Amino acid sequence: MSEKILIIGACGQIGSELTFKLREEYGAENVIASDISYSNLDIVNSGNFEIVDAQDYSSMKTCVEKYQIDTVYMMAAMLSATGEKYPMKAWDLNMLSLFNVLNLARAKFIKKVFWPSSIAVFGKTTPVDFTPQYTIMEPSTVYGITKQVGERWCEYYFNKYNVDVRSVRYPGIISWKTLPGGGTTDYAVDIYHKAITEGKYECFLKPDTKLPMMYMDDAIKATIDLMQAPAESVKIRSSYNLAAVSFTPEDMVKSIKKVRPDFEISYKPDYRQDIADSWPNSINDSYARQDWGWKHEFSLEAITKDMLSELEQKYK
Ligand code: AKB
Repeated sequence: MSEKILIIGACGQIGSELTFKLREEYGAENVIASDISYSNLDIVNSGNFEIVDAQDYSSMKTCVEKYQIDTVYMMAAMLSATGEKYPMKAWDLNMLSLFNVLNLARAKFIKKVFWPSSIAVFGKTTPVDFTPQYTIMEPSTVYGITKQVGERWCEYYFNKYNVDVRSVRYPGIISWKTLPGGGTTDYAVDIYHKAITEGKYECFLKPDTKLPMMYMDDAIKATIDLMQAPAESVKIRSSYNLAAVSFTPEDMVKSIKKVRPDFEISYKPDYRQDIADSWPNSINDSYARQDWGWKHEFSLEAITKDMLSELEQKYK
């Protein structure tokens, strides 16, 4: 019998693409999408969909039992920028949702868990270039605090209760199908949309703000590769550093102008600049490469080419 998978937060930016890809690999009937509302009709109408409140243990358990789920991808979260506006809501959502899924695994209702961490676990005292796996971590955002604490709990549940939990520290993720919401790296998605719809973009970060980024195809590949790796290869049970490319808004503009020479940019940094300034420029992900063979494919030029051509079709 095939593995039964539940994605919580399936209407979101990463959850939605994960749902499509997992359905291709495991069969649509074996992959259940869930979210707190019907906010993404492409997902709601594409197969089994359930309303699940990630903060409510019994809501999650009911769904897990109904479909006899083996594996949960817990993708619901409040991201960095929104988290600064609603600190307690971010804490409650990000922590309760993690505990619920870890406790389901501890009680043996499910066998395996994926939970995303983020480069937001790092802070101003972390070395910024080629940030190592093991280093100073003093996150300054509520989101970053929840991710760092969450990582500690993942490792704890693995060590104490043998819970097979796996995680990566996502950089900023760039994609065209579903918009991200409430992140600091969202500019790197918005810029492509505005390049197509308006020919210009006002950026909320300074031109030289360098951040680690990744194309969605690479992020999905990393996630599924990690989940399919033999348990003994997954040596880090907090969360793996994961990297692809690093660039600034200025680098993006240069790359977009190669395809759309008339594209114009202006800069108006806001509160998100402070968040971006607390994050690394680039990440050393050698453990992921060694332990389970991680390798990225998309360069900035390849991302720009793909994003612009997909969005041109979308807005036609
Ligand atoms: C955010 O900007 O908050 C997220 C992240 C880097 O985790 N995209």
